[in-house]
Amino acid sequence: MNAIDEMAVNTIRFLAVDAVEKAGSGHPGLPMGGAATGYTLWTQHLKHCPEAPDWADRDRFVLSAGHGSMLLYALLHLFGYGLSLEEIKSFRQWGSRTPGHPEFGHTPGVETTTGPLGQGFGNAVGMAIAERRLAEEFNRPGYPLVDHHTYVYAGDGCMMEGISSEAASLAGHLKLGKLICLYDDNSISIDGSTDIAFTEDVGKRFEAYGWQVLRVDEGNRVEMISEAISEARQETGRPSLIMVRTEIGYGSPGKQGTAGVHGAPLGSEEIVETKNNLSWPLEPDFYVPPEVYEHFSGFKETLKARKEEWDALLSDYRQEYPDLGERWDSWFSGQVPDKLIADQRVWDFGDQSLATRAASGQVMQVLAEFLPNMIGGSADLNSSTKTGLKQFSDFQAGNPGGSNIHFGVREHAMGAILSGLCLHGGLRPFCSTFLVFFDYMKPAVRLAAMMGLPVVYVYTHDSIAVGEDGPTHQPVEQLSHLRSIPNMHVLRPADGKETAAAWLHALQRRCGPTALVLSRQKLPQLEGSGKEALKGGYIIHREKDGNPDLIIIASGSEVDPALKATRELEDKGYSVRVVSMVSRELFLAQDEDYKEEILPSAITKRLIVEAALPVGWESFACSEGKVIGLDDFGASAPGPVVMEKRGFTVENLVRQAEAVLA
Ligand SMILES: Cc1ncc(C[n+]2csc(CCOP(=O)(O)OP(=O)(O)O)c2C)c(N)n1
Repeated sequence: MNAIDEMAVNTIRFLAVDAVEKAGSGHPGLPMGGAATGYTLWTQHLKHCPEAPDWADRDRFVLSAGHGSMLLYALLHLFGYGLSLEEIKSFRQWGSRTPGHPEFGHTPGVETTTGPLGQGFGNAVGMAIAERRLAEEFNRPGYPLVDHHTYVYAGDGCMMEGISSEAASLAGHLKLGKLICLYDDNSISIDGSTDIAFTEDVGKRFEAYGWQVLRVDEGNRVEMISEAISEARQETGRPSLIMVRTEIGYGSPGKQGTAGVHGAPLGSEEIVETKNNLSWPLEPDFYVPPEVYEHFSGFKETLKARKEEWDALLSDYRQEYPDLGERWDSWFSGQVPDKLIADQRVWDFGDQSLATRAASGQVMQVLAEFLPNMIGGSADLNSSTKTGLKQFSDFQAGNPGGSNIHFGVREHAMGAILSGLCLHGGLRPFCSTFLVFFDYMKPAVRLAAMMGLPVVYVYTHDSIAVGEDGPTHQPVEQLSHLRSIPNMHVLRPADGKETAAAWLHALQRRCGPTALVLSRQKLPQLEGSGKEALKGGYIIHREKDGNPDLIIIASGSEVDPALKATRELEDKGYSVRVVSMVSRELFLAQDEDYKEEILPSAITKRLIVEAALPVGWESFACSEGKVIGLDDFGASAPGPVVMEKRGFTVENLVRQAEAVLA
């Protein structure tokens, strides 16, 4: 390693050491051990432009081992991403741009939020799929508009998590040749040596997935790392894993190679030892030698020129292919055309009984005509979730222009891949599975909500009405789990028109994910349903006299029995209003006047009906109200029988309503 490389690598190490020390918490070990890997990638291979961190054709860098955030922050600082030394000094402090783990949207140059190990790996696979799909759509001879790599930096923890196996298996199957994983192979995690729990041959595992596996035995050797990255880049027919042998906490005489340096400050004495050991000045803290700043500013022009070359390419491309230029803009814009909302086919279901999953499938075919950048699929449940798009072909290694993705039975990876597809830009990702298996993808959904990603989750088979498959397949608590995630919109439509509204809301929403919760069983088309559903809750049946004795609030499949019960109650002389609550979050976001109009606070006799855990309905129920929900798992029997046994019958609703009215 030449002198300036060594100085730069040590700068990264000591920025991490000093930042963690000052914060009193954090993870110095990874940046110290992986500094040379990060430095080599960013200086010799990564196509990026600090002045345009969002440039569409940049290489993507994902720090899946998010606890090593200081590695990324140090690089962003040195490359001039606008992350000042003051920010580095405020590592992990309130209001800083250097939070404990990298947060998307918070720090320029951070491609995704990472920390829960393995998630970033899944995101990276999604980004690589997006690159492949968009390259096929837009590239023309002489115009490689989309031509970049996705690099993911992963540690032992990422490799231990099941999600990386799921995602790597799919990446291998799809032959994602521009995906490169740098594996920080240091054999240390929190509890000590990985020997205590992780003795598999990771290389063989990845070979079996269909990856090229390369090894760098000396993780401080810039030339060796660079050679391996070059070799990985030359392999275009399969993804590459570079196993870089590193030593956690490299340079610290007392802690190097031990778990002690994984997640705690070195301590002032050990810092002195370490600085002496690597011939680093003891003072000042956060020292960046002027030569190092100069060295990094030397990359600036080349990086900028590359971006400008691409700008010129795009501009020539627009001249030569004006239609494709327009398509590019529309794919990257995220707009929903007005024509789509006005298209009657979206709203027309006649009077046929239809499961809302089937209605969703029908609506999606029309949506895809207007939004050809929709991409997604299911975790091996297309025939049940109805999310296959007929006008698209399958996305496969040999058919990268396809848009139906077969995720396989890999819900967790599917969630993270979906986020990666979205983070990449240019596409509108959706995915589907049974609502009960939302549990299998929850960690990825949580991060999507945190990042504000406009992805769509289609969750079908939404209640105990699933029937014969029994309690393992009947969601009870999943609805409240979903609703409990901040920034998540959950819509449970009652019929075809409400399903159409739910999809439109999902597509128009640009600041967070939407879950569509759909029935397996057929539901009738309801009188009075429609675009009002876009407000989350609306009056689907208005009382005759404008002065209801009772308001019934129901969602999804329970709206129909609520309406039927209302007819009986009206025959008995009661005045009843029915509110279809498609989405609580959406309704609560409406203005006060609207909410008061739909649910007047003076009407405190209320009945709430939803075949799920009755969490979060308290404020809707008011003092005199009652919630009919579920407080136990379902049972294996035909759906209507399970619903009847658990009280979701017209008869019981009438009885319960009368109890409230009394
Ligand atoms: C899903 C998840 N589980 C647990 C943790 C807590 N955790 C953070 S780092 C870590 C150990 C990771 O080891 P490794 O990837 O080898 O990192 P290194 O020790 O090399 O820094 C654990 C268990 C986490 N961040 N995410």
